[in-house]
Amino acid sequence: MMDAGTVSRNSLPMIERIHTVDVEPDAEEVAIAGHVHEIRDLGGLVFLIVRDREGLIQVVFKEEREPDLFEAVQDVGSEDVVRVVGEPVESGQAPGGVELVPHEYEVLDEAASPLPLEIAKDVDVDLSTRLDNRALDLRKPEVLAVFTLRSKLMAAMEEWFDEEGFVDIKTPLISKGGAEGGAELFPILYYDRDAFLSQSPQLYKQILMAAGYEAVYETGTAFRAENFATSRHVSEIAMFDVELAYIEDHHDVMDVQEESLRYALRAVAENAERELDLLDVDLEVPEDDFPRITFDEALDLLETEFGHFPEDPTDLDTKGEKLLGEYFEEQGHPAVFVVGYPDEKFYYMQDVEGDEIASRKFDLIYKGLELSSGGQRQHNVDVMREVMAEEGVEEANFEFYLEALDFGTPPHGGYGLGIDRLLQKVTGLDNIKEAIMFPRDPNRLEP
Ligand code: AMO
Repeated sequence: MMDAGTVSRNSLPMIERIHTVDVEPDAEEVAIAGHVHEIRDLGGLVFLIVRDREGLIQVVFKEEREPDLFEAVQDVGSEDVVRVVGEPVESGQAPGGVELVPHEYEVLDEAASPLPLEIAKDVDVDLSTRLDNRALDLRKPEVLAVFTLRSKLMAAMEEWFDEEGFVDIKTPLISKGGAEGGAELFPILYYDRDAFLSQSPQLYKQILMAAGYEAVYETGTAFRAENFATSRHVSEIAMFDVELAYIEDHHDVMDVQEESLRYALRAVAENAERELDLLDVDLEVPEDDFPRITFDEALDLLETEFGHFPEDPTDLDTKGEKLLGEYFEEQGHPAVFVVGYPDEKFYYMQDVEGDEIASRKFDLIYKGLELSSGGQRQHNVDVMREVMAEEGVEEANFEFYLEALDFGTPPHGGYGLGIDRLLQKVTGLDNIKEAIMFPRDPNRLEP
């Protein structure tokens, strides 16, 4: 009798198997399938370690016990895809404490050899080589763990917003102009016209606020043609965007971000134990309120604590963010909001009477890295047009947006959160590209 397993989709015909983690030592017979992770040949005895998405299992072929299968397994190669039916028996030495005595063995696909990249052995390979061979690199259990963790993290994030009544939206990736600045746009040919890849859903999120959608989120993609060579920038970004209306001020937006992030991190801490183990991460959920400091306080702190002055006095530089992150992390706060950046874009609420801050724009710094930007928007189109004129922004490029907001727009705000950076920080990876399956940077278009 076969045991029922985790892979049993009712309506789809599938090859019969269960996941390696579901193999119980007292089952009579089970079927497993996966890649050949390791082969150990000890003469009359061959150990195959088979890897599926959830783990590893050892299959022991004995010449004396199953001569035909033993003969067949002589040709096996690393990364072949195999299926084994067998009897589980307890074993102290085997991964997971159980191994299989094979009754049936079949090769579903043979892998070419030699492999350009080792999967099972922990050899030190530089990131560039790993990314050149990403198709194989993605097979490593600790790499797969990054992406199953991401899936759990974002499912929890979306769950929070669904439960709070946010509408899941989809905005266009092809646009006539940009939201974040001309120099960072990727031009494309759109039929016979010039167009661009979207930098941010920002303008569309705001149009939806004007349209009365009240609260929206989007798990999407943004493109930035920045010419960077850093460990925290890529050209194609996974972005989580949020916008909500009828806010009192930017603190309501920060509340949403803080609660949703805490919820998602909690879910990971609870439901991604195996991934966190594989990645050797001890994830601390920030249960206390995230500190909210003003931009001026951030500058003061950098000066007095570290003697550091950002080159551009209207923004925090990378080093400043890192120092600030370390300072607050030491006090038990991995996440801190910096609020009230000066000289902000026309779409942020600025110079509000009674405010001590220059604008209602904030950034979230998480473990020393800017994770998101957002704030309360300017919903008065006349004021926006004035600021655009002062800043020298071409109004014509934004006419569709200004017009949309001119027909009655509730007070609103939102933010964009870089999902890849969040994953990088949660998993403790050195480079953002490790947190992206197929990353894009100025030099990488393949695979
Ligand atoms: P911003 O341009 O700050 O704001 O982007 C939001 C967040 O996206 C991530 N990010 C990046 N991640 C990797 N590589 C890049 N090149 C890159 N650029 C940005 C960061 C950043 O904090 N329209 C506003 C959002 C809003 O106000 O709604 C915006 O896009 O984590």
